[in-house]
Amino acid sequence: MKFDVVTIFPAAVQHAVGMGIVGRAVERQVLEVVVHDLRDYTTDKHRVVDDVPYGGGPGMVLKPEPLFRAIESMTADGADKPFVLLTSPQGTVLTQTVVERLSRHPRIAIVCGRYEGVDERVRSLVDEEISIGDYVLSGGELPALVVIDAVARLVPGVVGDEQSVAEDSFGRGLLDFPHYTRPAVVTTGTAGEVLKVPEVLLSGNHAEIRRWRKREALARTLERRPELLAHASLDDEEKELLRELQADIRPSR
Ligand code: 4HQ
Repeated sequence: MKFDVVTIFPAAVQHAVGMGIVGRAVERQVLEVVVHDLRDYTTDKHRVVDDVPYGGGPGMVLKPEPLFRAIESMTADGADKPFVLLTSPQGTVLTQTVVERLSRHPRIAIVCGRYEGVDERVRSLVDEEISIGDYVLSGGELPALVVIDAVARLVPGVVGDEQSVAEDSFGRGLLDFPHYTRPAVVTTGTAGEVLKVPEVLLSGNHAEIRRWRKREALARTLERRPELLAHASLDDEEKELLRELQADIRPSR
């Protein structure tokens, strides 16, 4: 899969995509990320990418022509046209369902907005606007990196362990269960509290562990994000556990 990113901060984006799971996938050529410096698509001496808004008002707007040239450059060699995204608070809010849909495109271009936004006419070359949430950022670079990270994880071979992607709780519409590692007992420095790992995880009883994890994931989801349960894909055991939790029944087993 290939990503193109159009940005006025190419070094920052290039640095970020070199890290972690995405960085390793790029090295292994399972993923390709091409970062385009918007200023390379200007034609003036000062490489100006922004201008004052028509109608007045504060702030600056990204000029249309450099963005047009940047997007059009992606297919200048006859390559297949990417699915073009614009990061914007006006867009479709990114969820795992949207991530799954995006992951079916072989090539995605992400235009990072800056300043007050982009000239509205750029939207004629945009297939979809994507928001990563209802808050205001100063630019689309972080949203672009969020989209790349979440989508790349669904590309076969990007995450080493395919099972962890398949079993990922959010992928199934639930919050995650609690995780623990060694040591089995820790004491906090300040309060002197003794914190133990739940006994069941040390039991070696894998059927009981699986069931405990399911119950914990469901209990957390019910407590923190009950609206997720309407669309979650639950197996029969999970449906039964959820009924017990909703009725506040102490489990019989
Ligand atoms: N932006 N999700 C870029 C965002 C945003 C978001 C604000 C995008 C500024 C120029 N993008 N403009 N939230 O806050 O995607």
